[in-house]
Amino acid sequence: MIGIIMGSRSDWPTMKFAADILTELGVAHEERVVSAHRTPERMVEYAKSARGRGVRVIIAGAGGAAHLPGMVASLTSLPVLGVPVESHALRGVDSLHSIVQMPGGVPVATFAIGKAGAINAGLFAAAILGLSDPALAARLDGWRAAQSDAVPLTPED
Ligand code: RP5
Repeated sequence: MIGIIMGSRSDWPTMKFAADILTELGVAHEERVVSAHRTPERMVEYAKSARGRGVRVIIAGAGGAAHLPGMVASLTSLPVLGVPVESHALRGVDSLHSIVQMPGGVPVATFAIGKAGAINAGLFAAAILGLSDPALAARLDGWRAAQSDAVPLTPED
């Protein structure tokens, strides 16, 4: 199972893209609002219990002072994929910098700001699970082939 967590319900329109791609690929996932700042104890509980509950990869999205992915990565050795959510004031550059500049020893795989980052985090999580699940790897290959087929050769209608 993939755990999709986010710092606020306001992050859901972005993080839904990760959930949707996992649904499309037939990968089980759960979604939770887990804030590093507003619900720190929920964050600790989520991170510490995740592996034992069957979570294999955590996708963590947050905006602004986006400490959630890094804090979760400090509490579990599961792979943590960080999605910088686009903030109003600084358009997500603050989120990106908050997530990407982890100190050596506590890794977070950081993705693009916003929708593209959420989609790619979902695809990357599926690729990780695909390492030990050939059927999922085949579905992922099929998804990528369909994406290629959908790109028109010419720009006109
Ligand atoms: C962060 O603060 C959340 O991840 C969200 O992106 C941002 C704003 O949260 P709200 O004020 O919209 O709840 O913790």
